Amino acid sequence: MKFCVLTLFPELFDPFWNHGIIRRAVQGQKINPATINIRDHAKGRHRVTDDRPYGGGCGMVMKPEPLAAALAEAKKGMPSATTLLLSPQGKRFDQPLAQSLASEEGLILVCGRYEGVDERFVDLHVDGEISIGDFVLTGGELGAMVVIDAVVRLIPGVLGNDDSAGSDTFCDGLVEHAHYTRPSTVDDEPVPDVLLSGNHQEIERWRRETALMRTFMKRPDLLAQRELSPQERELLVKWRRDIDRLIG
Ligand code: 9D3
Repeated sequence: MKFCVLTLFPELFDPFWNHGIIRRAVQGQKINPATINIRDHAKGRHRVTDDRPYGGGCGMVMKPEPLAAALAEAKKGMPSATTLLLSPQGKRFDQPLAQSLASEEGLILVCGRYEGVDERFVDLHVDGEISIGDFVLTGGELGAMVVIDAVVRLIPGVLGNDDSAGSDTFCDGLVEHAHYTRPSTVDDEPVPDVLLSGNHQEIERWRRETALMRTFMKRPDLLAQRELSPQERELLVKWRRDIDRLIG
């Protein structure tokens, strides 16, 4: 899958492309990364990429022509790519959106800076707008990295078999069970006995039950959104009875 990022700060992406699973995906040719410096497509001796907003007000707006020229350059190498703008007004990025982007042939990610991007560029050239959450960033670059990171790991062959994208948090709507590794005791805290028992059926049952309990404790919002299986309903009813008995 091809990724092309349009940004005023292409250097920010050098370490991103060059570490960990992303780097491995590049080396294994699962992904083909590019960055385009929007400033390289700005005209004039000063290569200006921003200007004052019509109508007044504070802050600057990204000029449409350098963005359009940078985008045209990106599309030369990937004519069928989807163009996404990272912006606070975008659709909230989530795992289902990551899944659907993972089947695209190519993505062009446009990173805004300043107060925003001239709306005509958005209207004429952008297929979709994505936000990574309800907080204020200084630009779209971290958003683009978040989107790319979440999408790349869903591309077949990028993760190893024992680190499969299928058993993810959120993939079945629950947070994960707790994880433990050696040593078996840390500051007098032992690993749960069942994990040392070798009884894989019991271990699987413990993981399912504690995942449900942890979701209830840490992310009740996830449970509210999700259908309960008959076994999960039964467990919650049992816990309710236990709590009722406890408080009399
Ligand atoms: C004061 C009005 N601001 C809108 C909330 C202006 C503004 C703030 C921050 C305009 C652009 C930005 C830069 N942010 C992004 O480019 C951005 C972003 C974000 O701020 N939050 C969550 N996701 C994203 S994706 C891109």
